[in-house]
Amino acid sequence: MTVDQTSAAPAAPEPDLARSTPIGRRVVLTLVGLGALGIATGAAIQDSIDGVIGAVANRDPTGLTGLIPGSGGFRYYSVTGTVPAVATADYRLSVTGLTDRELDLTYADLQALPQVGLTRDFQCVTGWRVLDVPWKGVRLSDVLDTAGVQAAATALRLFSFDGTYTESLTLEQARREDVIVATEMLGAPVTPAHGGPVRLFVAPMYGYKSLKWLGGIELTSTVVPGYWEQLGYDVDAWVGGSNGREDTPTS
Ligand SMILES: Nc1nc2c(c(=O)[nH]1)N[C@H]1C(S)=C(S)[C@@H](COP(=O)(O)O)O[C@H]1N2
Ligand SMILES: [Mo]
Repeated sequence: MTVDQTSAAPAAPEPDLARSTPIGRRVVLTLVGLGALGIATGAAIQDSIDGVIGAVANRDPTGLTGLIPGSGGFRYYSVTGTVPAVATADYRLSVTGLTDRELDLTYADLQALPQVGLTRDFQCVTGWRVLDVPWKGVRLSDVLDTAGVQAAATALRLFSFDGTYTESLTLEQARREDVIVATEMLGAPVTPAHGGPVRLFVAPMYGYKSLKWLGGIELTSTVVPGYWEQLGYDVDAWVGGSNGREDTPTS
């Protein structure tokens, strides 16, 4: 595997901070070293530097790749082999199901809703935690009110435009002030690798609730467990209060 910035110049839909950040020689050597250890990277996501680092960070038992500029301590997770790239101009968020209206929101529609910011720790159920991450976006609750939630609705299904990942929330959880449809993360637009242009951030719950590449919300009458929940993780994923873990709560 070779990693250099020249070969990692993709057609990006929006400014990609990782690419404008010089990657130091030591980091490049670390990546090459990991490659030499036989760590596989999916070819399809090697067309962005985020993707290259992400594919390695995903499988880096040392945690060293967390020190790479631009990653902010985050790993990059995807259950699919590719990082979907959607330009903000082409972005759509559908809201369907038990609503008064079906919505097909654009990025500009989201920007027209009240903008909120919050800073919270981010905790993955596998153990890593990033302290004091700044987020911006709109409250999920405001998106729901724009559609109008019918009385029969008690839960949400959330769909990623990666085509595979799903999540769930109860309506009560979704209406919390610390649950947002995020357009900014770490002080910049959410990068493609982190789920841009729009991802969910569910502050009080483990990272798997913070669905990346948010494409659809469906209001339902019952909770339908999401991707990891069908594989055994808790549906109510409170940090420090689920999955048999004793982490300090994040919210
Ligand atoms: N679409 C999608 N969203 C996802 C995931 C994923 O694999 N696919 N992984 C989840 C998990 S387990 C975590 S910890 C966070 C990681 O966010 P990051 O990749 O920005 O670090 O994304 C969550 N959202
Ligand atoms: Mo996670």
